[in-house]
Amino acid sequence: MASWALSRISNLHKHLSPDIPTPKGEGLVKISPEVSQALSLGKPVVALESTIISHGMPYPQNLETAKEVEAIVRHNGAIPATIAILDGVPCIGLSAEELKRLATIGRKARKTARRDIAHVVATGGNGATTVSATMVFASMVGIPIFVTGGIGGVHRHGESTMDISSDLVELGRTPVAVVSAGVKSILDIPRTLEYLETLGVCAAAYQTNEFPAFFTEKSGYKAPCRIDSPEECARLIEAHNSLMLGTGILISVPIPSEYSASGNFIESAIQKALKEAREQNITGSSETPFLLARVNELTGGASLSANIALVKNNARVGAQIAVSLSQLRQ
Ligand code: PSU
Ligand code: MN
Repeated sequence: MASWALSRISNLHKHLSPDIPTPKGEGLVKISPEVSQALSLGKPVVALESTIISHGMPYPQNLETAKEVEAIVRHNGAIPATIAILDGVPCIGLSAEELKRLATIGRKARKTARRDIAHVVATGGNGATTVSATMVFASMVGIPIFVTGGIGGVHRHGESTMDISSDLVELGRTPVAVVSAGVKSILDIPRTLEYLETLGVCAAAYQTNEFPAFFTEKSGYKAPCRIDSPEECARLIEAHNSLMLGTGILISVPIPSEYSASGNFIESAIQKALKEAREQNITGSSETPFLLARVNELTGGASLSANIALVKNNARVGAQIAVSLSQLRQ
């Protein structure tokens, strides 16, 4: 991105709100006026990722869900900040038109993890940010909480392929709290938990003792710690950040139980999709989108409904935590 564009963004902000202090990162990224103002005033803001929109769900459910998730965040008292790179400009907070554009571009947008950010910006591309890249930008502008569906993890056979999502490494280096429904069983859950421990990530389960497994409430593995309310969560984030531990926090919220019922049915589809991925030699960053789409086909859409339900639930919990955190900081 040209430097004139960067300074133009910065000047625009100052022009729009001359009395409000400039938030961190302004000038490097485009922060929507609403998000910029909320950050400057210490109001609760929730970051949202965009790979779930471009690669995680088909059109038009992706757009509908993205809009509903933003509405849930607002309804619970926080400002949503969906993050994506559009025409080479990292955007923090998308307008309705920008959200629609991203949803219709779909898989033609670049799935952008931390490693891809510079290339997408330098080439003026459109990048949908994964958990790792969204954490980078949330941290850059001072958003402490980020809501997603599921994070990446250690892939099955990861011990030989070394396919370990950069989401985990980001959680080990960037102090943002990520609210998710745990880790999908398309991944190796026990190794993912081991790796999070190695990286020093605080992994807390919400209102349960067990680490949730995305489509199911239980994974069979105990969570390292438990929190039971948004206030408790806010205190955890505040303690973690004021001690400058430097790592991220993973808050895992189980899928609402009415959707968890189809978990076993979805699990058998996962096994089939995994086998197909091996046979077709689908690896690397294409593996997660392939598995998500295939499991959706094999379950006749049941996995998509469950996915949408859990993302909305996470948005509700994440916004409540953001509100508690901003009250704690006043
Ligand atoms: N899990 C989902 N839906 C998603 C993803 C994960 O249920 O859309 C996306 C997220 O953006 C996550 C990324 O950060 O996939 C991880 O990809 P990989 O496994 O290639 O690191
Ligand atoms: Mn990978």
